Amino acid sequence: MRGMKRQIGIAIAFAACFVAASDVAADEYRLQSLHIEHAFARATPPGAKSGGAYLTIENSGTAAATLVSASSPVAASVELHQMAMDGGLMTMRSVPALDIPPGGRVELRPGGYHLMLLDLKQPLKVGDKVPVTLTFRNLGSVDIGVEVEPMGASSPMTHK
Ligand SMILES: [Cu+2]
Repeated sequence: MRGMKRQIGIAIAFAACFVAASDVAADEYRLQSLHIEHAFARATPPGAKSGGAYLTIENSGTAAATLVSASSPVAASVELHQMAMDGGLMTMRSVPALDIPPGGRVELRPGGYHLMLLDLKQPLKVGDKVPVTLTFRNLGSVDIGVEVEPMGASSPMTHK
């Protein structure tokens, strides 16, 4: 009996691992030497005008790559933003472009760089995959799917 209990315990532990693994297995996208992964957004409350989207860009090439613009059918426009502490206050500003050095990686994440989806045409709902097009200087564009995750209680992203 004791042995059986232990087996069940192991089976449950395995199941939990699979759930956790499938949770983080987001899609990956490529554009020449660029590798884009972990694209996610936070769900937005009804009536929200904007939402943040995050992703990681890896550059395995020998030249710097530059993200110059983004767009999405669910937003009137998409801007590249940077959050930073300024005199003890969290501020956000629009930046014109983002460099990914050769052999380097840049993470867009809550509290740092992010894509700002402005004038949302619909709320971002958990489970949705939002299409976003990223455009890089001299490299062209790539279409990615951004997975919408639940609003994080600790999310620092509050926008008007
Ligand atoms: Cu922003």
